[in-house]
Amino acid sequence: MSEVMERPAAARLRKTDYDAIVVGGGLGGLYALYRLRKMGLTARAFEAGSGVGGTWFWNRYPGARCDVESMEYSYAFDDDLQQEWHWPERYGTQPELLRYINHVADRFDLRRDIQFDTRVQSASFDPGQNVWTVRTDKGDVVTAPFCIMATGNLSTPRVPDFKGIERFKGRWYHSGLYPQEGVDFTGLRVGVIGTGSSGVQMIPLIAQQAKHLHVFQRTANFSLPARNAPMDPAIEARHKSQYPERRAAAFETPFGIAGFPPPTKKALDVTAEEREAQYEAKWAEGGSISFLYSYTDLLLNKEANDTASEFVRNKIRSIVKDQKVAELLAPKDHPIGTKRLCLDTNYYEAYNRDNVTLVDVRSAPIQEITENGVRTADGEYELDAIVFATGFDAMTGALKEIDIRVGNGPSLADKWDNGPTTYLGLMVAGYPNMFTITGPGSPSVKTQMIIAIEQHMDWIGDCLATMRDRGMTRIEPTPEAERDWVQHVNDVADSTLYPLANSWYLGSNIPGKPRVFMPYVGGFAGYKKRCDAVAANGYEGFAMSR
Ligand code: N01
Repeated sequence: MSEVMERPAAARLRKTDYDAIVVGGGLGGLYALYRLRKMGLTARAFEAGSGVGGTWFWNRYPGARCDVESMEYSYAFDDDLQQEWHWPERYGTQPELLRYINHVADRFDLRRDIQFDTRVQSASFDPGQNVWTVRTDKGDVVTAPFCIMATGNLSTPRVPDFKGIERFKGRWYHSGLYPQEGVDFTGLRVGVIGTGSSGVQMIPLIAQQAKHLHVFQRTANFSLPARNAPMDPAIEARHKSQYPERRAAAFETPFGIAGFPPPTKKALDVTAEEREAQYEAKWAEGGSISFLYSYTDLLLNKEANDTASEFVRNKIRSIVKDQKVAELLAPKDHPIGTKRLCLDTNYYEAYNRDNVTLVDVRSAPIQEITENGVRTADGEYELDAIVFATGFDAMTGALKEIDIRVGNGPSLADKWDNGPTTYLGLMVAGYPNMFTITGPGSPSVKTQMIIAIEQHMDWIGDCLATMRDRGMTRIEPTPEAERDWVQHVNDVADSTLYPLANSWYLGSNIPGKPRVFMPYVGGFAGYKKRCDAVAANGYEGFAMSR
């Protein structure tokens, strides 16, 4: 890959405003800007928020924290950066992550290429000129030969359309659109709706502040203790001394995270006592990947998975004193790990507090929001504040909100009516010169996201350099390559237990969203090899032209 690259002929000849337009100023958008600039390309990024950070800009709810360890969940592209940055805790908090992302933006002077408080509304491609025109809600109209969608996987918050929400006299919030100044719940009767990763993190902290907390749970989720702790200086020093090797090793792992010895045994090939001891050790160590790494087949064989699921259910029963509440909290409708496995600090313990009540809205669903609170089929719960931890229109929501078209053709949202289709999660057939960073069909949310972002943007950068070298101005996947990749993504998912859960991986949290498995769960290592092989074979499956 050439580090410095002249502006491509396409841009010079047509005098587009930029060589590339980047949508999003989160971790993906920032690295895209850095990489493009390194290549000598000009770019403009548009970001809806007033600052950088994406997920970590918006999700400011109490307890928001990454569930991948800080030393791993960070950029690898600059060794001085990773050596100099000090992470104070094992898992980064939202404020700490945002401080880091701002530091990166300043350190590499990326802010000057980002327009904040600006939402991209449309992107249209002129197939005659091979130019994208992007329009924003602030009236900008900008052109470039390439468009890079760094729109994030969990960036379209979703509040269920409960009847009566506009009548509620208290304040309500969504975890993914949380007020920058925070919220003081002292003395308030609070309701949290939703018990996914966001709910599980915020519930113990809101419980400490609120006068009373009602948790409205529709589906119980598995959660493991994070065992967060201040950063151990010895661990930090060792990790830093091995950083380049560890980053390289991460590329050879299924989740893009190094440091966990891969399992060698199947769960049912060992005795019940050995399994119990193994799960106990993992429970004590904390962390989700480590736990799922107990045996080779936990995500492949239901019987094997049952042993791990039951271990965690028993832990819940041992922590939560009221056994009726414990049974409600113990998930029984999906195998452990097939929905995002939550990490918590004192989540189950919170239900032992006198001021916390679990409301089962599976048996008595929420009917409406009233002036005074939430009404379920069982009665009304009076509340001063409601926090919706109800999730996101994941993986496709942000892209479908932009009117993306080629000529007079159908919008991307229309094309994806029956579920997203991509080749390698990088490009969409029929939408030339538009790249998606960690798009549907790539490992994305099933990896350490930052390594996935860097791998994608490096691949895109190399692709642009190759196009320049060959004098090419247009690239898109062939329909056959896209069809085969989508089939492969589904075949791999179907060979695992993942489809047994109603998860946002399948779009099942959004009423009416097609049930299609979106992330690629074949493992990051194999996926990266496939991307590299595609490039080495002359961008196999892509059509390039002038
Ligand atoms: O959202 P979710 P999230 N009535 O979709 C419930 C990442 N993340 O924001 O399962 C009642 O997981 C819904 O119930 P059900 C991570 O990848 C990471 O928590 O649909 N309840 C569910 O309980 C994560 O997976 C971190 O039955 C309703 C909850 O709301 C992803 O973001 C932290 C409802 C939504 O759970 C999303 O997590 C936070 C209704 N009408 C997030 N509609 C870390 O790194 C929805 N629910 C640690």
